[in-house]
Order: sequence, then structure tokens, then C-alpha cells
Amino acid sequence: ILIFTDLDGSLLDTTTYSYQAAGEALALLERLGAPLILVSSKTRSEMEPLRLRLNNHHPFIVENGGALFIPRGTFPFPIEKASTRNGYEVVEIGTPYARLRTALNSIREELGCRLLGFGDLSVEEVAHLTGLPAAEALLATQREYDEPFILEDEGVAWDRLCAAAAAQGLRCTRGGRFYHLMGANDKGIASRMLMWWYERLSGRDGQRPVTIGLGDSLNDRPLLAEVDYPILVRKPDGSYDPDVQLPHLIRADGVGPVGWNRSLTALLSRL
Ligand code: 2M8
Ligand code: MG
Ligand code: MG
Repeated sequence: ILIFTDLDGSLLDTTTYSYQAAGEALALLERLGAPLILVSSKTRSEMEPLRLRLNNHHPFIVENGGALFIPRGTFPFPIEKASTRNGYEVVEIGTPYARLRTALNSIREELGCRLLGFGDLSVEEVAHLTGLPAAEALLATQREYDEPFILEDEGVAWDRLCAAAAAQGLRCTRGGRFYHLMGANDKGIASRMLMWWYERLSGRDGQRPVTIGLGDSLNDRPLLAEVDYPILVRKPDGSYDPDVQLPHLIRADGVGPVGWNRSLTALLSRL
């Protein structure tokens, strides 16, 4: 079994950024030895300390599928297109951040709207918008493949935004709080690559390990579409993201990590 999970709003509470409510399911995964793969829109700088706290040594996916970080030795075969960087095999899928910043400026001009990316904001402003402590907000601004942004005037239609991004060869998605501008990457594409390698590792070709995915927002839809058991958790207001609709979707009863804990414990007990 492989478990792929989003962080903010899923394993982590949206306001406290704590995974405390998911303790029981986390302990169960530990006992089962099932890899927990973190798939986030967070940066590598944000994800590394969190992995340490979780005692997680598995591959992880940063910035909405912008890149995969695979600890050296995870797979006994060479990873295609990977480069070696401080103990990891890194597979880059996304578009360099500098290009995203240039494109964001063009989109702003084209649409004539007040559009602010993390690159336009101070660390204090990012801390204020996210509720992260300043030290962690700083890590969130160290971006490589994905630009989160806000629209100050919500009058701009989502389709116009997506069309303007597409004209630049880019795409838009939405997380819990922010819109995101990115390249030809998403959480599903990056997760699927890991599924292939885990299948190869198992030595049983054509027999992919059973996969479970957990998320809360539109940016998780591509990931949820790739797994055998897609789980959608509730938003802080108790609703489910209306833009995530899939045939076999499991709707967790509980907000964020509470739903994460409940649904995963229940699912694992019947698999
Ligand atoms: C941003 O991501 C969240 C995830 O859903 C969002 O879009 O609301 C990030 O890009 C991330 O780096 C940051 O840690 C997070 C904080 O809430 O916001
Ligand atoms: Mg989320
Ligand atoms: Mg996320």
C-alpha cells in the first residue's frame, strides 16, 4: 500500500498547521510500514523540516508537482532524468520560478487586475495571509516551481485567468487559500511517476501497489484521479470542495486532519 497525501487542509490543520488530530492513523501507517508520500504545494524548504518532525524518509513532491525529491537509495535502479542534489535524486517537472514571475506580470497587465504573488509580498505579508510564523513564511517564499497569488478584486473570472495563463504556456490551479501559477506539472503527474517506480521495486510488473490519496482542494484533483482510493476531506467550514468530483470519491467525515484520521483508519482496516 502507498499513501499519497496533501498537507495544508488535509494532514495539517489550516490554522494551526498541526497534524496532531491524525496521530492514530499515522501510527497505524508506521506499524504497517506503508510509505506516506507528502504531495504539497509547499516548497522544499518548508517540507524538509516537516518530514523530520514526522520521521518521514520517503520521497516527496514539492510545489504542486513541480519536482520530486527521492532520497538516494530509495530505488535500486537509476531514475530517468534525475539529477543528484544533496542526497536526493531530483526529477524536475515544473517551470523555473523566474519565468512564472515574468508571466504573472504579463497576466496582471493583460487582465488589468490587482493580482499579487508571493514574490510581490513581504515575508510579513505572507505570514499575515497564511497565519504562518514569520520564520516559516520565509520558507514558503523560497519558491522554485510554483507561484501562489491572490486576486484583490474577485471580479476576474476564473476562465479568463486560466486563458491568460494558457497563452503563456502555463496553468492555474487553486489551493486552500491561494491561486497558483505553474507549468505543465500537477500532483497527479508527479505521483504517477512514483507509482511506476514502486511497482518496479515490488518486482511485480503490471501489478501496481494499492494506492490511497488524500486531499481537500482543486489542486489535489489530479492526484485523487490517479489513486485507487481517493479521499476528500472537509474544508474548515464543513463543506467539500465542489470542484473535486470523481466517480469513486470517498468523502471523509471530518475537517482536515480529523477526516484524514477517521477515513484512513477505517479504510486500512478493511483493505
Ligand atoms: C500555499 O499553499 C496552500 C495549500 O493549499 C494554499 O494554496 O492555500 C503554499 O504555496 C505554501 O507554500 C504555504 O505553506 C501555504 C500556507 O498556507 O500556502
Ligand atoms: Mg490542501
Ligand atoms: Mg497543498
